[in-house]
Amino acid sequence: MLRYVTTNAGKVREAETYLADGTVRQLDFDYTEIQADSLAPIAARGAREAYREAGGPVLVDDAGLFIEALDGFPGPYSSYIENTLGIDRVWEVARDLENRRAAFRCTLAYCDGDDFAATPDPIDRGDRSAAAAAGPTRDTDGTSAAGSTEPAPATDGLPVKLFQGAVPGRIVAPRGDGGFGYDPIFEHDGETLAEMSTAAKNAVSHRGRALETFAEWYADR
Ligand code: ITT
Repeated sequence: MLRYVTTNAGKVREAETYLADGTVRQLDFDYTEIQADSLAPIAARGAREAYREAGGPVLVDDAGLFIEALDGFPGPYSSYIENTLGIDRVWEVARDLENRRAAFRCTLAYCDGDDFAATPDPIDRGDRSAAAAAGPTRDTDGTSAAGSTEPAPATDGLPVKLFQGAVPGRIVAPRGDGGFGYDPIFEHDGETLAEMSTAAKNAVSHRGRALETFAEWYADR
């Protein structure tokens, strides 16, 4: 049984299309989202923490909206910005930009406690750069191990396999009732993601691309 780790039911709805019935279940677990300027170290660290929680195979899904003229903001801070400012305020900020191009990105991080054979997709091994991005190591009870002589948790350094997807688009005034999150203000090919059915969004979306690659790889595992 694979656990799809997210507090967001909208993500699970989209993922179910790619993962055969009965092979995946949502794990509503709020893993620690570290501060980093890209999604991969956040997802990789989350996958190790979720694996420790679940004790079996987990897939963590970290996504974000990257607005070109704002140097990628809100990017990894998308969740915080949606919860504090809200998407209408994001639209108000973007409305005045000459260039409203943006991308949605998704990183899936898979961990089942095993190593992986070499493949084109990146594998995060919790090496020094990933560790630096991740900040101080945390013990299983959540306390910081920085400066302590305690051994690191057994899951630190576990290989995590990453799958990434992106969709280009632009920020527009909110339209549509479907999807979730920033979907109403993100337009791709003339339609916002909130104006698309789940199947149509999956066919073009960041999550759809990442899930497709993952599902293909996972079927052989
Ligand atoms: P989990 O971390 O529990 O999975 P979350 O909704 O916080 O749930 P993310 O951190 O990955 O997930 O999402 C960052 C933000 O981007 C958050 O505000 C989401 O609503 C939004 N988001 C993620 N995927 C999206 C999508 O496909 N379309 C629109 N908004 C999306």
